Amino acid sequence: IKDGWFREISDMWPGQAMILKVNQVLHHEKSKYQDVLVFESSDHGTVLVLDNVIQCTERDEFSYQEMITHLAMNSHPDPKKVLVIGGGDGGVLREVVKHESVEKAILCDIDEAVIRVSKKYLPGMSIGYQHPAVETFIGDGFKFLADRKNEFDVIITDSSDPEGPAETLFQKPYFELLYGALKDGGVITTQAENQWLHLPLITKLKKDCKEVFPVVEYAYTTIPTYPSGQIGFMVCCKDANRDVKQPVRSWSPEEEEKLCKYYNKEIHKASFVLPTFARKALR
Ligand code: AAT
Repeated sequence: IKDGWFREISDMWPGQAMILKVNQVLHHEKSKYQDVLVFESSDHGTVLVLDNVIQCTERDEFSYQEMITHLAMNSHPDPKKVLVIGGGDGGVLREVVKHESVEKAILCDIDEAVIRVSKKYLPGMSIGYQHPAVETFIGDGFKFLADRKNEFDVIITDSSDPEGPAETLFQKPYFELLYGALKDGGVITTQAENQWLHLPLITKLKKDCKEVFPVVEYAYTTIPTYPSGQIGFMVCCKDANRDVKQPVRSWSPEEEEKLCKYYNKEIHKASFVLPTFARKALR
């Protein structure tokens, strides 16, 4: 923070940076894994920052949390047991429990500090923890998955960028663990970065996933406060005959408007339609 503005400078997006105006710093600590900053911004509500990278702002978080969740959940006919890796703010949990089929939702985040500060400063997201179906683990997602077999219908990896504690969550052995932890017909989504900035990384990610899952598709959402205003997801399914681009379940338009601010049935399908440069690279 300099002269009252937070600047998101990183070599993951060279030569550009998002700047947000700071009203006041609410919390700042070095946790066991990362630098944790929470500030109140002038126009984007409360902002959570890890290792100088924006994780969410109250103004636009719903775009990311709804899309990473419902793309997976609505690609499964009856998701009962759901796992969230990362997602310590609770926003993805909030979305998962909107599905009445859910009997158990487990979250595993590496950093208790993220969960603790989110419960204090981000009530709109951490409300997800209040649902009776939710169970929380503190630990590394990779290790958590190692002894889980045939257990989950949906696994959502809401992880930070690959520089830092989430590095292993972007590599092929992780996707093998995800595959093994899913039941037949299971679906995963993972945070899969930005097509303007990280096309080589996404290409590699898709190739790795393709060696593990029969169905692998890249989708994306718009979100002003993530680098270059978009972020993508890898959506994979264990069932070779499922087309994840078509939701297998959907809410009525009235329910959609009540439950979601960004996600709807049409945007589910549209989010897989890529511009030519990305489509070509990811073919
Ligand atoms: N919904 C907010 C968006 C995030 S949060 C990423 C979470 O991943 C953090 O809470 C972090 O503690 C957790 N995390 C990182 N590494 C691991 C790991 N190995 N195991 C479990 N949890 C982990 C993502 C924002 C994306 C930013 C895009 N630039």
